[in-house]
Amino acid sequence: MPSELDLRALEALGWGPDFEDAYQTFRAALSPGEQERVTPVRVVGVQRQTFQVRGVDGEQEARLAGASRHNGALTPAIGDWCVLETASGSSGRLLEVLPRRTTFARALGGEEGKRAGAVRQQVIAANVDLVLIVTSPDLDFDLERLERYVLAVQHSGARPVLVLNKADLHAQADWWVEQLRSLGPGLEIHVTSAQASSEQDAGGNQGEGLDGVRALLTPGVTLALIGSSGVGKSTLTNALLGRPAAPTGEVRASDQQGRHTTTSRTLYAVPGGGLLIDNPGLRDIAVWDADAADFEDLEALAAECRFRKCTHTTEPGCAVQAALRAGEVSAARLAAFQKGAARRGRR
Ligand SMILES: Nc1nc2c(ncn2[C@@H]2O[C@H](COP(=O)(O)OP(=O)(O)OP(=O)(O)O)[C@@H](O)[C@H]2O)c(=O)[nH]1
Ligand SMILES: [Mg+2]
Ligand SMILES: [Zn+2]
Repeated sequence: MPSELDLRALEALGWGPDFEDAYQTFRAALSPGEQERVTPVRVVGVQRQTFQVRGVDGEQEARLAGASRHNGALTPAIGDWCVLETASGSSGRLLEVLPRRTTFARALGGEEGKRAGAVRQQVIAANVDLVLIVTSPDLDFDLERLERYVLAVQHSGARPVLVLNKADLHAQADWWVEQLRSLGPGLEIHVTSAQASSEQDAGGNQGEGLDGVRALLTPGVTLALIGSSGVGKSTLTNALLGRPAAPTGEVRASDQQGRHTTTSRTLYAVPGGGLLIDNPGLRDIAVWDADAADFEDLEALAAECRFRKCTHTTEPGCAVQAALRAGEVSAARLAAFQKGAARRGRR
C-alpha cells in the first residue's frame, strides 16, 4: 500500500481509487520479489520507443517490457497510468497499462492508416477529464469541424470545453461566440487571448480570459488541448504554466495555417493544481467518432479496393461492390457509409 504522502503525490497526478484497485490486483499476481520493484507511474511524454513517466519518485524514462506477458497489451498513450518495474542497473520497464477512465482517439485514414496496418484507431490521450477545443476567429473557424470534435470528445468520456483564442484579433468576439453557442446549449465557452505580448494588441489586453480556463484546473484534473495547428494551444499552455515550456511557432501569413510546431504530446503539471496535455495540431484526419466506428467492416473492405481513391461505385477491383454482390453488405448500409465518407472526406 502506498503511504499517505505517496498517495497524495499520486492524487496530484490524477490518481484515484479505480486506478488503485486495478494496480493492487495486478500487483497481487506478481511474485514477492517483483512486487517490491513495481510502482504506479503516469505517462507524461511519448517518444517513438521511450516513455517519460512520473510517479512518487519523480520523472524517468521507461520502455515497454519486451515480451509482453499479456496478449493484446495496450500501447501506453499520454496520460496513461502504468505499472513500472525498476531494477537496479537498468532503465524502467512498463509492465501494464491500467484500465483507462477515458480514451480520446481518432480514426487513422489514408497512408497513416495503411502504415498502422490493422490498427485503425490512434489514442490521442488517456484519462483526460476535460478537453479544450481551441479555435481562433480567422480562417481556422469551421463550425462543422468543431461539432465533430465536440462529439468525439463526448464519445471519449471527457467533457468538451470550447475556447476561442486570439480574441485580440477582433474588437468584437460576440459574433464568433454566438456561432459557438449554436453547437449546444450546455457547452462551456471561453474567450481568450493567450499571447503574452502581441503587436496587434497594444491595449494591454494580454492574458485575457485565462482566469476562466485556470479555474478548470483543479487538483488532480487532467485537461487536454486540441485544435488545428496555429490556433495557440502551446501559447495557452505556456500562459497557464507561467513559463515557456512548450515551443510555439508563427502561422503562415498566406492562409493563417500553423506549421505543426508541436510534434509530440506532453503532460505538464500546472502550478496550483491540475495537469495539462499539449497536443500537436490535428491535421485533416477524421476524429474517431460514432460514424466511423459503425462502419469499421466497410472501412476495412474499402482498404482492399484496387484504387486508393475508389468511390465504390463502378471501379474495377472494388472490394465494397464485391461484398455487395455477394450479399455481405446491404445497399442501404453502403449508401449510409458513402454519405458518411463524403462528410468525413471534407475534413
Ligand atoms: N494574436 C494572437 N496570436 C496568438 C495568440 N495565441 C497564440 N498566438 C500566436 O499564434 C501562433 C501559433 O501559436 P502556437 O501556440 O504555436 O499554436 P499551436 O496551436 O500550439 O500550434 P501547433 O503546435 O502547430 O499545433 C504563434 O505565433 C502565437 O504567438 C493570441 O491569443 N493572439
Ligand atoms: Mg503547439
Ligand atoms: Zn471500392
